[in-house]
Amino acid sequence: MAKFPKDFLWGLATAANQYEGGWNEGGKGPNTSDVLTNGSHTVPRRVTWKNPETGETGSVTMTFGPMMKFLKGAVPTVLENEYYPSHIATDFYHHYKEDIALMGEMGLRTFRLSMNWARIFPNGDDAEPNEEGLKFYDNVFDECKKYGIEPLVTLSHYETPLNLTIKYGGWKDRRLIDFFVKYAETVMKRYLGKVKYYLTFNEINVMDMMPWMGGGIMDASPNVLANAAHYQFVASAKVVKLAHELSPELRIGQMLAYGPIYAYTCDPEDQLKALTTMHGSLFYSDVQTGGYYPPYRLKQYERDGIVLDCQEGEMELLRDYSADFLSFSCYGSNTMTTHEIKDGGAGNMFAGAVKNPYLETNAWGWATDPQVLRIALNQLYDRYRKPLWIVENGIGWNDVKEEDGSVHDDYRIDYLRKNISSMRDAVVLDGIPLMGYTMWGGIDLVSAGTGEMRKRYGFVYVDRDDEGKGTLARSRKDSFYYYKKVIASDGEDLD
Ligand code: BGP
Repeated sequence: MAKFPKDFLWGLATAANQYEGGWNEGGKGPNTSDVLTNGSHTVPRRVTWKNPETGETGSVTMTFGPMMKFLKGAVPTVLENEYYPSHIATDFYHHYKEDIALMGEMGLRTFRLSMNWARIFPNGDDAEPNEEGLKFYDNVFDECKKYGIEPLVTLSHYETPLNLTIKYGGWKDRRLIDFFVKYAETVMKRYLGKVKYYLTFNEINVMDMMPWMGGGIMDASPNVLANAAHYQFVASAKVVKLAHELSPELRIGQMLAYGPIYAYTCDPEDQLKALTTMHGSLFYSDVQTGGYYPPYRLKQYERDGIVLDCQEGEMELLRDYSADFLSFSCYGSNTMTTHEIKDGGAGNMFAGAVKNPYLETNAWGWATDPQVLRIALNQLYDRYRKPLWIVENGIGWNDVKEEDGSVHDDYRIDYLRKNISSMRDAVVLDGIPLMGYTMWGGIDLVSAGTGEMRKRYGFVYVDRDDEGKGTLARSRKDSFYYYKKVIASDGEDLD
């Protein structure tokens, strides 16, 4: 039976705002995720605010529409009577040694984590970085080294220093390019020899749907979003340029949220809808990985009267310093139709997605698709011919911990088996150059979409609930032993 290459980077993936905690420790400043409450499958997360003039307080849901109505004079603020899951999250800040030891025990070769920008530059526009924050990640990387684990670092995963949002309006302001590049330069220099792989912005295309999470933007409009994306593209290209100047070892990847879109019927209208929906995501990789603005998007900007703040030399910069590799998250496929379908709703991203009758879904409507990774990998490689890396894949489940601490998550093992098998077909049968696979949330953490703890993804259970109660103790789920066995056999033994 076929195997993955020996140097294949098996790992797990996390994000500071969902995992790290220590939100006001070690000199860290507040960021945009620190003012986000929790929610649920049906209740959206909210951004809390205070009007410093009137003392009035309130909150607004974080999704695109309501955010546009953000009240004048309202400043996003942490309020006393609210619960914020990012503040402690699952406390990697104090458990990093224990967690990395568990990763070592599983035999992981890589660990995707994000650096908390506001831990390094507490206000985002500070003249000097925060030494204590830098030291924290030094300790983390030293610990990884003990177990031969290669870090994969996301520079910005759904958080922006809050001050940059309050003072500049987040990524709607071009000045964020320089702040971000300075931050990237600081860490790339500091961790030279310790970190080789960086991703610039997590799921860069999600800013379109979640401007608060992706860009720290309160008052989004189509024009603002087009330019915010442009600024992030330019910032990413500058980071690639800098990395190549700093060391031939450094590799900078793009990170895209990607799920193939299936047409629900063979009606050409459905096919067209699937194609145009795919363009909504692929636009971001066409620019950042492909190195060019695709005509379908430029034409759309023309029709919509969007004016791109593109300065001289920037198109050339994007062309010459596109990403070294394309990483992406892929949880499943989405199915679209122009027809009226009674049983709608699947996934958390695409409006208009309907349930695929061939696939099973979890409690949050996310489907398990046994062919999705092979399809996604082929689609992306056909388009860009660059190395790929699956940096998120997994299934959220309200796991039950038994009295002896065990968790029997056979549904997760089943998901892993199907997904790894599909990924293996892409590598072994289709010859796709895949660098690695980091399963999402290998140690339980807070959900980005809902802020819940109950939507768990880990191989390791963390004792914490949706009210912030629990000991934070770690225990191994059945999937922990399964993944360990898969890695030990280089992906051959999936039984
Ligand atoms: C991706 C994000 C992650 C993560 C994951 C699962 O979109 O990059 O941060 O959370 O989705 O989503 P959720 O947490 O909403 O279940």
